[in-house]
Amino acid sequence: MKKSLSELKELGRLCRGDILKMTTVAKSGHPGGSMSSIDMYLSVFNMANIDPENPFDPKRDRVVISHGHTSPGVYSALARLGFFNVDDLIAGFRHAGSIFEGHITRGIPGVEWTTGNLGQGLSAGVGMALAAKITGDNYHVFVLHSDGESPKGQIAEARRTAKKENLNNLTVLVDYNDIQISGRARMCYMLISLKNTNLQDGILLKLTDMIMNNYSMPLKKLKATN
Ligand SMILES: Cc1ncc(C[n+]2csc(CCOP(=O)(O)OP(=O)(O)O)c2C)c(N)n1
Ligand SMILES: [Mg+2]
Repeated sequence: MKKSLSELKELGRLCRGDILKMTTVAKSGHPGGSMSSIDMYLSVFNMANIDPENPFDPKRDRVVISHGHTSPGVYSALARLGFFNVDDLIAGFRHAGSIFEGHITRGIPGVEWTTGNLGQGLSAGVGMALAAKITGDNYHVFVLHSDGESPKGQIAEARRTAKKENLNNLTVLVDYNDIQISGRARMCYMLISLKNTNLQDGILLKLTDMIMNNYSMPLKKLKATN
């Protein structure tokens, strides 16, 4: 059952609490990036064609989170949308014997790709989108990645492949929160200019405050754009 806008806002509040709780109990983890990306996670998991009751359906949309250190955010969004129990998550996060490892791990319902090593998620998503073209499946692929990983060459290679293969079944969202591990993302020694690097590859980036500004643009519309 898809959530309404007001329900998503309330879930965002609950998830922020979950993120604080699980990183406090574990005494480790990345609460900042998780809180930054949580609205994006809730929005995309909610709109994507994935059934929490049947999360491995071959026809499901694929959601690849590339900045896997935001696992508290990814896990709490999935838990609050019904993929698994939130108390198991809060108690188990980063504990031995739990499936909820510090970086998101494939095999957990809703998690498509094991990431945490920044810069790899777009390549995985491009592969999935290309596979769908080849097999004739019509699932959609969403890749969500961060600004800190954006200067990586692997992302540029994946972006150019997506353009070359005309992957109109792929949507990419970047959490441009202007922060990375050692300071401002824009001050990073490999200067990030998301707009320019995309333009150079022939991709017109839609800079929008959609997610951060209370989900003001319908995500269905976003899904239709490339
Ligand atoms: C390849 C690689 N290098 C370094 C790291 C260590 N690392 C973990 S989180 C992080 C911050 C990166 O910034 P960003 O991805 O924008 O995340 P945010 O701080 O916004 O959550 C880094 C560098 C990593 N996970 N992978
Ligand atoms: Mg960042």
